[in-house]
Amino acid sequence: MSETAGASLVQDAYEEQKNRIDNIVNEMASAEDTEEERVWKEHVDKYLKEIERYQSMIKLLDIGDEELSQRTSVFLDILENPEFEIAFVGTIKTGKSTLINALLGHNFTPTDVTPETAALTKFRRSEKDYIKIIFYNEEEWKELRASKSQNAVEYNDLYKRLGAEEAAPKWIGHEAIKKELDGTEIEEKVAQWTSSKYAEHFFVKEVELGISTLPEWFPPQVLFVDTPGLFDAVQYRSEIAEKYIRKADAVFFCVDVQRTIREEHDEIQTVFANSNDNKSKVHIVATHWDKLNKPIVDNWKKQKRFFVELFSNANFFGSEELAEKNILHSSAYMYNLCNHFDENIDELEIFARTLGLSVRGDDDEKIRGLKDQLLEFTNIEKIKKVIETELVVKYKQLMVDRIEKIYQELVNNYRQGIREKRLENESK
Ligand SMILES: Nc1nc2c(ncn2[C@@H]2O[C@H](COP(=O)(O)OP(=O)(O)O)[C@@H](O)[C@H]2O)c(=O)[nH]1
Ligand SMILES: [Mg+2]
Repeated sequence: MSETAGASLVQDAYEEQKNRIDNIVNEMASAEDTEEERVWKEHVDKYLKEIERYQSMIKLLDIGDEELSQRTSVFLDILENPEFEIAFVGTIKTGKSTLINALLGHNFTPTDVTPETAALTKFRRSEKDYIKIIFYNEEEWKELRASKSQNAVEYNDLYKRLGAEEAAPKWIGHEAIKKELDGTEIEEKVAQWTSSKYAEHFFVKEVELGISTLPEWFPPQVLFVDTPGLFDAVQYRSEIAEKYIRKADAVFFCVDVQRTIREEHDEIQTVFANSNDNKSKVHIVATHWDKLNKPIVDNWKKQKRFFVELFSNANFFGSEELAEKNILHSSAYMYNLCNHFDENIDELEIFARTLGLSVRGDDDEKIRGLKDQLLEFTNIEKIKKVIETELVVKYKQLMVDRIEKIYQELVNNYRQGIREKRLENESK
């Protein structure tokens, strides 16, 4: 491409970006204002004005920098569609999906049928229930297949058994499907696209669920993201999870308390290595709390003490205080049982006994009397509270902080581009 053609393409992009900036400004003018909203708008306003200023300089200097144009475009994407992503990460089967279901108050993802979540699943509150399915494109698929480890035996077997080879041409590169749903169909539809019972699940890159019944405290801009397992036999899928650790605004790293910390060490290092800029965004959730031997007595306290000591140093949380605050336990499975107490009374009785609660005889009333205590033990309400009071309430401020960083980078890029052009002109 000749320099002038390149420059004119970029000029077109500037025109388009100018329109987008105007749209964002208009949109902001019409929305209602809380204090948070006001702070947010002030910042966005500042960014947009500066970007316009730099863009006009660039236009004047006739700098056809495609990369800069793309970066600007990404930044405008964020401003147009600000999202606060809370990612749930961990090795497969650590209970990520069970925890998400507990926090959202309903089983949206079928934890019993899916042995693992290979696709990224996003949950958000929306006016209408919907599901959106995004497929791998040709290039992504090639990369995924090439990254498959040699011992991906399970993957290979399943791929063959489900006849995925024949289904591949239909789904790779398929355009995204978005369907409105009746709320009761969500679980079934998610299963249809993500369950390892069906060949399609191999080709699904991402599923987004819009759910109208999510609690009020869940703003539509806040997303829960269920990620594929770290250390998947298909490296590409692990990388998606890793990328999410960097990208997410908050990370809940799930560790099964039954696994030794040595087994999880690499995963936890990966999480912190990818969160260097902001360690406080990481939470470690010890799942399967109920499986600890006598968890109530003091075993969890001991275990937590051990975790806190291990993760206080500079490679991890960096302080004992933060480690103490951000290491939580959960028994999401038990919480979900409690939500349908009567149906699960027998299983809950077993739980109560293993936990050492006094249950004499087989009187259902006695177990019912233990409901509040059992719920308290699951710690789910506590985790919800952390999400609500530490993240959701100030998500706009947190987003402003983060966007400010991205913005500063962009401005540095502009400045550099302008400086280079000046030098070039001077040397002519
Ligand atoms: N006992 C117990 N089982 C759990 C807990 N959390 C998850 N599970 C079970 O662990 C299995 C894997 O959970 P899942 O959420 O699918 O894991 P994921 O692969 O990380 O999404 C399922 O059979 C769950 O029922 C828990 O806190 N306690
Ligand atoms: Mg899962």
